[in-house]
Amino acid sequence: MEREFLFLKPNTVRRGLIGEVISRLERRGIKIIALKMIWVTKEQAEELYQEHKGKSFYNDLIDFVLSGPVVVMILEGPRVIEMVRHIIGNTDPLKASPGSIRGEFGMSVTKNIVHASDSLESAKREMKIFFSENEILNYRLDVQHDL
Ligand code: RTP
Ligand code: MG
Repeated sequence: MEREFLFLKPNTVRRGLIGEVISRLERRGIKIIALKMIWVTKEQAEELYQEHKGKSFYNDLIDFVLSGPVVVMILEGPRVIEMVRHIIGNTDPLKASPGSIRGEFGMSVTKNIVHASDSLESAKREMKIFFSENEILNYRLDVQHDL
């Protein structure tokens, strides 16, 4: 079973799209095992995007994620990372398939609705920035996966 870290960026919250995004994950049978709305700190933002430090878009990206509350969550399921990356679509909404989350709601590469970890390793690292172990819940979801 894999775990994936995902957050809804500030303008997703401002646009009233929290339910829209979560609903798409739920309909795909993806289990949410931790969820909260927070105002990200500068330290958390810099830690999250450490791999992009020094790139041309880095400062704008940090400013953007600090511009309003976000919704952070941990998802669990078989091959959940692959599934989530597919459902959200390409980083650039212009290149994302129309049926994907970014392809339907994304406004620009920065305002691309969500962030989702791209590997098991980064998911593990990124969820620790925002959640403690006791915030991760254990329960049964009534969904059958045959992956
Ligand atoms: P994410 O990490 O947010 O799920 O997105 P990703 O893997 O598809 O994209 P990544 O390359 O990791 O980039 C992280 C975030 O940086 C912003 N970005 N801006 N202006 C640009 O050229 C540019 N490139 C990346 C995006 O907001 C992306 O989500
Ligand atoms: Mg990434």
